[in-house]
Amino acid sequence: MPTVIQHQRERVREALPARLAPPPMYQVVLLNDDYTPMDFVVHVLRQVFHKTDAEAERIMLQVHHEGRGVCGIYTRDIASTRVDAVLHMAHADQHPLQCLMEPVPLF
Ligand code: TYC
Repeated sequence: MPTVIQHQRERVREALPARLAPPPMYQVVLLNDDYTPMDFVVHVLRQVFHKTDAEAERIMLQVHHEGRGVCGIYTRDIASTRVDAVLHMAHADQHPLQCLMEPVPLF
C-alpha cells in the first residue's frame, strides 16, 4: 500500500512531460563501382548532400580507394530520402552507383 507521499510523487512524475529519447540515426553510405564517372559522384555529393567541392572530392576519392564512404548522418526519413535521390539520379543517367543507409555503429 503506497504512502501518501509516494502517491503524490507518482502523480507529479505522471504530470511531467515525457523525456524523449533522441531518434536513432542512420549513415548514408556510397559504394564504389568501376563504371560511374568520378565527376558524377562529385555532382551527386554536392547536389544531394550539400557538400562543398573539396568535401565532395574527398568523399568520392575515399569511396574510390576504400570501397565505401559515409556521405552524412541523418534521421531515418531524411537518410531514406537521400538514398532515394542518389539512386534516382544514378538510374536517370544510367550509372550503376549504389547507395545505402545503415544504423550508425555504436563505436
Ligand atoms: N570507381 C569509379 C571510377 O573509377 C569512381 C567512383 C567513385 C564510383 C565513387 C562510385 O561511389 C563511387 N570511375
